[in-house]
Amino acid sequence: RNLIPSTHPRKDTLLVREKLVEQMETGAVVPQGLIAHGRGECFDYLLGERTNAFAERSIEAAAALLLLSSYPVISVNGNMAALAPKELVELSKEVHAPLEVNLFYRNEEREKKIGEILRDAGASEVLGVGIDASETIQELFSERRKVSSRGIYRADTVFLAMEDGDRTEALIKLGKKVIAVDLNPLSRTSMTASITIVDNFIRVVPKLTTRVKEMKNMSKDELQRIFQSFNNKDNLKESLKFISERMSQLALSL
Ligand code: PTJ
Repeated sequence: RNLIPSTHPRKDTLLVREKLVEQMETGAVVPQGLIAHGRGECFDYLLGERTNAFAERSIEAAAALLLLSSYPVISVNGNMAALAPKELVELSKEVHAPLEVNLFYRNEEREKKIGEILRDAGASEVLGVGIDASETIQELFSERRKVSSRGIYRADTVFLAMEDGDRTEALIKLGKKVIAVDLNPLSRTSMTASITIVDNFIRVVPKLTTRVKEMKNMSKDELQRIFQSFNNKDNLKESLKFISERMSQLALSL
């Protein structure tokens, strides 16, 4: 961390990497999480490292869905906890959605560690740790199948980010709605979620909380209108078109 000069043009990106490396050393993040992050960085580069108009629209639809849901739950993995713990706690409080630890590379030490990070960030309760994750999602064969009966198991909407594809498919099959944050518009998670936010998780969470605050007083009809008029496939198409047009323009300007 001390080796990063304050004048480095990509200082912020390097500091984010440091956060993940630090949390990998504590055991909260798995080494595979660093690989996943690298893939994300690459897509972020192609997207211009900003929240584009299509992502603003999916954030609005996600805020509407969270406000319409009767029991939304925020599913947290190692990367999410390392990158934006305070912001996740704030979102959780704003939409009354419990935080639940759900890991692909699950072990008790990591569950506890991530629970601790979230509690240090202000969470009063964290689900999915230890015997709390005693329910099973039969459709899934990874460790992500272990869920809390007070959380993901009974949720009508699940907010998740930076995931391998299987789980979103399983949750959708169970009739749940899924809001996914994924910089890769081509991932299976992106393709199967009810709402995919193609943007960096670090930028998305505070923006989503702000949008929820702004939309809190809207009528149910208005929120329904916003959610129903959102089409995930069309939004993903827009993100791909955006990348391809941006690349063509950059090629011309070289
Ligand atoms: O903590 P665990 O055990 O649950 O494991 C978490 C990882 C991330 C290792 C696991 O879920 C995994 O292997 O994920 P994948 O299959 O590599 O998918 C991660 C997706 O997140 C990829 O499509 C990346 O492009 C995307 N991604 C990475 N960083 C970000 C991101 N999307 C949004 N914001 C990011 N910062």
